[in-house]
Amino acid sequence: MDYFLTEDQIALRDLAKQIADEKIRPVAAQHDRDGTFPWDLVKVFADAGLFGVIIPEEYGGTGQGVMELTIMTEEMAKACGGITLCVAASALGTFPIIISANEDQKKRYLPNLASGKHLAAFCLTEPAAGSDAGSMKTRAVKDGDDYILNGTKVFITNGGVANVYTVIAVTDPDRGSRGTSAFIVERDFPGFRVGKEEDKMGIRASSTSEVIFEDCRVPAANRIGREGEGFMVAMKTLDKSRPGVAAQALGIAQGAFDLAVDYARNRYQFGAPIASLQAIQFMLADMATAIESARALLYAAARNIDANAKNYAQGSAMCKLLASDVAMKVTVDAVQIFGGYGYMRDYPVEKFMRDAQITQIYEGTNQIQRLVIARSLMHEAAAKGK
Ligand code: COS
Repeated sequence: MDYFLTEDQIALRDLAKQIADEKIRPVAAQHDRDGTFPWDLVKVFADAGLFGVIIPEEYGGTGQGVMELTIMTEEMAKACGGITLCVAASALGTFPIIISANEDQKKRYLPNLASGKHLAAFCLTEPAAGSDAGSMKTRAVKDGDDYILNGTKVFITNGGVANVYTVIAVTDPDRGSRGTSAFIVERDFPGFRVGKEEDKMGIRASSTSEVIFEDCRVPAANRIGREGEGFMVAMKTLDKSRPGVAAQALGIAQGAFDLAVDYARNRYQFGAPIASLQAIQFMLADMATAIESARALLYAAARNIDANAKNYAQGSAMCKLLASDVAMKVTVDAVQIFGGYGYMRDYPVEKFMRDAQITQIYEGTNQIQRLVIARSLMHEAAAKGK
């Protein structure tokens, strides 16, 4: 389908495709096997200006938006969802600064994030506060012109490799989620350290780690927004970043689908390519239809965000929900079309299946997306007085 992209968007898509074909695909299996972070590719992405896509021009970015983040993430995830993630995760860590930081904070942090000199990470999840993000325990206590942070955040994407961490912590334990605040923490602040690096089923080229705050001194000048606004900053961030997960999921689905089509046309059984069998044709037709539905919803959601349309959070949750469920189904079916070969690591298709599942989990499980969508529907109904 034609989504009538602008000339700039087509140019960005072509650039991302070229990087995917020439730089990502050749090393994807190796990074997956070794679980190594793709530092060489960070340089390639930085040189191509990909880290600056969501950052306004006055802070060194290209001043584009979520739609452009979506287009390039989808294209690169066709080659490897794990390698691609360093860009999308840095965008996630950067959104709190774009959304709620003051001018001084934007000037101090955004230029290095736009150029890719620094990577960002978003720190919300804790060992006992996953879906129930509001029950976090990491404490920030005011001490003169500083805050002292204590606590542990887990499953932090880019956790082991970032320089700038946007962190949500409790400033007033009596006020629940209204007692939380957001902070910018630099990697070399005393009392900050990276903890355990996780060994994952998929997206193995991505760094996922604990980050630990032990009497970590953070200047009050690094608090984003007012005290008490931390949870709201986090929710607004996720509203903008979830299409990035959907784009990753869509790229994974399309990447696996393309391999399945190719295989079905070249695999002969019963004297003909298996693509000539209706059993396989129906599977491919369903996979293609699901992928196109996910893409249509994702692009619409991304465009709604960039246009600041009313209640874009609902579409953001919907596109993440749909695209990640599609990615899981399509990648399982792609392995099935490959049959026994698909299950073997010698073939690239099983990796897509392993990479797909995290998209149903992070930035809010799909059960949480349903909750966000349902609450939004009820608010709309209440507003109409029904
Ligand atoms: N934008 C702005 N404000 C929002 C908001 C949004 N999208 N969503 C919620 N808020 C505000 C609410 O308006 C409420 O404010 P008041 O206290 O002033 O009324 C406050 O935040 C608390 O909201 P709510 O009562 O809905 O919070 P819950 O504890 O019920 O949690 C969910 C809401 C489940 C949606 C939230 O905890 C969540 O998103 N969990 C998943 C977290 C996640 O995605 N984790 C992944 C890790 S980050 S990669």
